[in-house]
Amino acid sequence: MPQTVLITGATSGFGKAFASKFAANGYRLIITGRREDRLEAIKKELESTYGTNVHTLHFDVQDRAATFNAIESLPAEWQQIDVLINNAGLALGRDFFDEASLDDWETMIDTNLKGLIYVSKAVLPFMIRNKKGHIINIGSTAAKEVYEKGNAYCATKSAVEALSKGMRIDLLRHGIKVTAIHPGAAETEFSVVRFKGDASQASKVYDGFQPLSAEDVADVAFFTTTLPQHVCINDLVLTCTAQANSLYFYKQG
Ligand code: NDP
Ligand code: 8X3
Repeated sequence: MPQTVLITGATSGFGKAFASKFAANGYRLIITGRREDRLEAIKKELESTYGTNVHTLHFDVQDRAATFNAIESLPAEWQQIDVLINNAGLALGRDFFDEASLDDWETMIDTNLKGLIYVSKAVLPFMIRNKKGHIINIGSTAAKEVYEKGNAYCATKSAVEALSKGMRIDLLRHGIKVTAIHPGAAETEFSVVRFKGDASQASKVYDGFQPLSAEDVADVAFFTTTLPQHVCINDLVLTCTAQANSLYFYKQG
């Protein structure tokens, strides 16, 4: 039986690249997100390209009941989940603490932190039953250093880092691996979402250097799943060569 990966936020960016990478390597996929049309298009494309089976679940990870209903309703043949990638997430706005929108902050907290908790809690019974599993949480360099106007987004990613440590400790007894991956700047839909559709402000983020691509991040994430059962990468920071950390970039022009 091929292995199965469940990927949240698979309609775009890293999640979509994770889906292609795991499909290319023989995995069955459960892909999730809110945009059902995109999920169905990706399913069709990956099934025809790689001959793999893809199951789609569309729900908002902020909605606790919808998240549990979707995952608990998986057909029995989809309940053996080997790898869970908690990737769904976003930044909204880049504003001084005193000027930022509380609504933006609540959406980030509800998605990046509470959504990750809901999905993990819903998937864990399947992994515990199988006595193994691998959870990959997508953090950020924003978890490692806080930058100006990063406030609540950085806080949610620091929380993902802390939660990953806690999950790792508490899930040892079930043989479940927990890996936190912290990418630096990568050109996806991330900045367009952050700047609420302003594509020109979004593209300025990547002026003067070559950022990571979603495929770069997918290659590294996939690698962490190729190690023997007794080996776990716990915490991994990945940036483009022009970025040292959240704060330092070498930009040309
Ligand atoms: P994208 O905007 O391209 O993708 C985000 C994905 O998350 C989409 O598939 C979106 O799906 C999903 N998503 C967002 N909100 C929800 C929600 N409430 N419920 C369900 N799914 C949701 O961004 P990236 O691929 O860049 O981001 C993926 C992760 O990587 C995020 O956690 C982000 O914080 C993190 N990250 C990004 C970096 C970057 O520079 N790009 C660097 C470091 C970390 P849909 O809209 O269909 O629901
Ligand atoms: C996304 C990267 O630098 O915008 O987590 O925080 S950054």
